[in-house]
Amino acid sequence: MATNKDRVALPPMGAQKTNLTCHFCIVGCGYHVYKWPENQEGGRAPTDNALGLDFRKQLPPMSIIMTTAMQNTITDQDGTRHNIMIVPDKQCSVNQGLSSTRGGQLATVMYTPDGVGKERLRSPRVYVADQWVDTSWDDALALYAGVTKKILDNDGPSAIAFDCFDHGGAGGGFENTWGTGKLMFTALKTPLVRIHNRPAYNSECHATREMGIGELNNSYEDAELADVIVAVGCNSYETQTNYFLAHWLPNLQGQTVEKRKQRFPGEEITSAKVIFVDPRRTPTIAVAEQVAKDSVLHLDIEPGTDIALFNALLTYVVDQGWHDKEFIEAHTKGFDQVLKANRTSLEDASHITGVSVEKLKQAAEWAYKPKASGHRPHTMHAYEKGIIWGNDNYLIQSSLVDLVLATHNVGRRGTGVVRMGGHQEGYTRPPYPGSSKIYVDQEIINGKGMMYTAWGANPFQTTLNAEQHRAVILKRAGIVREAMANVRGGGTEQMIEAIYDAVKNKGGLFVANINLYPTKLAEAAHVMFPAAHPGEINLTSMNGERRMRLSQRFTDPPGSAKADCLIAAAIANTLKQLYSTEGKQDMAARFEGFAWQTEEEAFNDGFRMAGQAGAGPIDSQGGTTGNLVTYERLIAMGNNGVQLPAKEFRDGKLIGTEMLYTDYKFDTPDGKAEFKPAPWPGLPKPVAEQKAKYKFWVNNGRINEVWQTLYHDQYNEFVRQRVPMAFLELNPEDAQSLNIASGDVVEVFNDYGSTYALAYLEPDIKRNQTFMQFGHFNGVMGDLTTPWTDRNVVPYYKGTWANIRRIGSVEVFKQTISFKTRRFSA
Ligand SMILES: Nc1nc2c(c(=O)[nH]1)N[C@H]1C(S)=C(S)[C@@H](COP(=O)(O)OP(=O)(O)OC[C@H]3O[C@@H](n4cnc5c(=O)[nH]c(N)nc54)[C@H](O)[C@@H]3O)O[C@H]1N2
Ligand SMILES: Nc1nc2c(c(=O)[nH]1)N[C@H]1C(S)=C(S)[C@@H](COP(=O)(O)OP(=O)(O)OC[C@H]3O[C@@H](n4cnc5c(=O)[nH]c(N)nc54)[C@H](O)[C@@H]3O)O[C@H]1N2
Ligand code: SF4
Ligand SMILES: [Mo]
Repeated sequence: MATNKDRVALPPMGAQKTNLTCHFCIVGCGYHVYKWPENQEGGRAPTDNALGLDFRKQLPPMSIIMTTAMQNTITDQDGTRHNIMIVPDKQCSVNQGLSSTRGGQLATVMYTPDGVGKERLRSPRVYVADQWVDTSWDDALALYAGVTKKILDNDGPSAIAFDCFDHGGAGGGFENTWGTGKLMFTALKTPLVRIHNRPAYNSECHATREMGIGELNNSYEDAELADVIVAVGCNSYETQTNYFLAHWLPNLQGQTVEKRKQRFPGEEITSAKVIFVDPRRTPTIAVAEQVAKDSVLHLDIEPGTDIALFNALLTYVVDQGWHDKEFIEAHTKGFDQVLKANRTSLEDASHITGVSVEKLKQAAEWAYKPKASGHRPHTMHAYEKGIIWGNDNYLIQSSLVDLVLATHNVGRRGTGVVRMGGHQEGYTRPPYPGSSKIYVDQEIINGKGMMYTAWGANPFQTTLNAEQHRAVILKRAGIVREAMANVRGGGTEQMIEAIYDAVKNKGGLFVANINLYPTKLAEAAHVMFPAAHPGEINLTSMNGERRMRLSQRFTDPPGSAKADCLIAAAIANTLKQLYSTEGKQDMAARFEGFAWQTEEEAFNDGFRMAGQAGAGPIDSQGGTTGNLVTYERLIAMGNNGVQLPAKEFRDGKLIGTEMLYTDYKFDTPDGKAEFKPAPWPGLPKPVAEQKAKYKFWVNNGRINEVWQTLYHDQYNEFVRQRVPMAFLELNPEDAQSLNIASGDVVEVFNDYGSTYALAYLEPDIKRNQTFMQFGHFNGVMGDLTTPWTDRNVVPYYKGTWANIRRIGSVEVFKQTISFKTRRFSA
């Protein structure tokens, strides 16, 4: 269906119009979906098209962003064909009409039989003998639930492993985290569960939560009001694009000065500044320097040395008397001990971080020195995976929040110490029945667990120590495949017996994959269930400022794909039936409460009711007033939704919360925020060993054009041509010494594994450092990551060292890929 690829058909008057929150990153930009019969088209006069715009003359700049990627032709299950157009919403306060290279393709990734979605799972599949075959839900569920029951009855819940999403957006949402959580935690009661992006069931923010400060505590507007933004380990132009473009840049460009003056009368207001803490000169830094060079400071620390940096800033600030003594006294505890434990001189910090004393002083003056008017600067601290997956998540967050608390940069507008975020959030689950210290990957590697369900997750491309993890799972899954192949014509019962024998007596692992696509997991799996994503289902989630919206269903899922909450329900209901048939009413009762027909019923059961009962949020701050929020009210609130926690429903509107902790009641038992000691620990042993042995730091993370493991992107020519293989940015002089040119394929290897990557020479990368795209199906960076985790089983994905060897050149890459610098330059 190559329709409309050279031109854009306009939605006619009366086209159906619904809301869709972009289901990719945390920012959660608002979009409108227009849908109309394929054979109709709107006219160019403003009264002839549903956009209400006049296309007869040149539109004023930025009146709408519209590209062919925003359009598609889809088929509903009744066979009717419709055009769709998915365009950013100008009225949405989040993106204000902006789209990004990812969100701009929301229409393109919707299912069509020959488009990006052509490889979507459309029915359940089972692996029979040596191939994948389609089957019915009843057949696949009987097998999956049958194996589950057998293991549950004989070996207990701790042999039933899951790797599951816990967020908002696609592969998440309040409905689906609830549905999966209820199945795993109240029905099955298994502790052997890890979250999609880390090897245990834990938090990304243990320290800040213990200190009493939840990690999404301000609004995007606060970035417009800040005097200074300290951006730590986040590359926000590429990873939280429209938050950076619509809320940071205007402030850096001086466009919010008037607004700041009005908000903070009597205060000295000068042009805003930004301090980046990142070992690498990121594309974000390049953009910021392009628009406001003198307002940008880059602290290009040695990898993994953030703790020494924050400790020295704290020490210096307090020595200068710039801390807020009244605030510390009234609302915090533990300051004096921490001051001792964290004490670090600027000289020592300079030695550890490689940043000059002069620059450290400048950072402290910009961010923390009281203004000429006597007021304390409003300094917002933003952080993401550079420290979350950094050298000791727990200690870095402690040292950062210590500095923030001492300088009172929380609970005031224009401040906040916040995650920039990854996915949207959508957490409501019953309490996890295990210990958050169970390192699930190691359990699996050590032969524990009998079945493993990857639910909206792809650990083969994303976990740490990934090569060993994959090798073990493939081997254990192979044992089960062999056993299954020997069953012929015996029916489900016999198949379950054979599988159980393989997992119980032969070290096998039964693997299920619940996903949109087969993915690399299909190499190991035995059964797959097809899931549906936003647009095909209703789904709620909240963004990085706790802004909750409903993405409305506007088409059908492909084939018999279902929302994940309804898949969880189908599994639970099958188990309930099996136990009832056997007369085990007590067990059947555990699988009750899944009689949902729709996503909305799962939402009401979970977010609204369980939220009331205080089901503890792990990675979300939805609050306990979920009962105010209904689908109907959310639809009325459109793409601006409501910022959780919702406070009340008044005059037909939901009233939310812009900033947390304005009352200085922190989330500790006595309401006081708690300083936490964080002495500089050096690099962890396994990482230091790789550093001693191998030459190149393999920094890693995201690039603008690609979303995560490329699950859609690998079928999208636009992206696949740009990045057919994981990029490895390296310094041209290093490259020369290894005889490597841009476009060459290189091997990257260390004690933990080896992988290939596509060399991309980049002068902004320092000598002996590299930056590799994570999560690619063609070149898995995680193969090189050490299995080291901090005390809470949080990985150090960003820290490993390796050597590089030229393999050769792939002609087609050299011909088709541009190796121009990815950084803006004047
Ligand atoms: N080296 C290194 N490793 C890392 C990181 C790093 O920075 N460096 N970052 C970590 C982080 S932050 C993350 S988030 C993880 C990412 O790791 P994953 O979460 O495993 O990666 P995704 O591609 O987001 O996986 C989502 C999977 O869910 C499927 N999916 C999408 N939508 C749906 C849906 O609605 N339902 C279902 N059932 N499936 C769906 C997709 O096809 C895809 O296979 O990687 C982690 N690993
Ligand atoms: N385009 C795009 N955007 C995305 C995603 C995507 O796949 N593609 N994924 C989303 C998800 S799930 C996530 S979690 C976010 C992640 O968003 P970010 O955290 O912004 O992205 P990353 O590229 O993982 O890493 C950020 C930075 O950490 C730096 N870093 C490495 N080591 C250190 C260190 O020791 N100290 C410091 N201070 N910095 C260090 C790296 O140089 C890198 O620039 O992005 C989200 N947005
Ligand atoms: S910035 Fe994030 S949420 Fe917004 S359009 Fe881009 S990917 Fe989607
Ligand atoms: Mo993430």
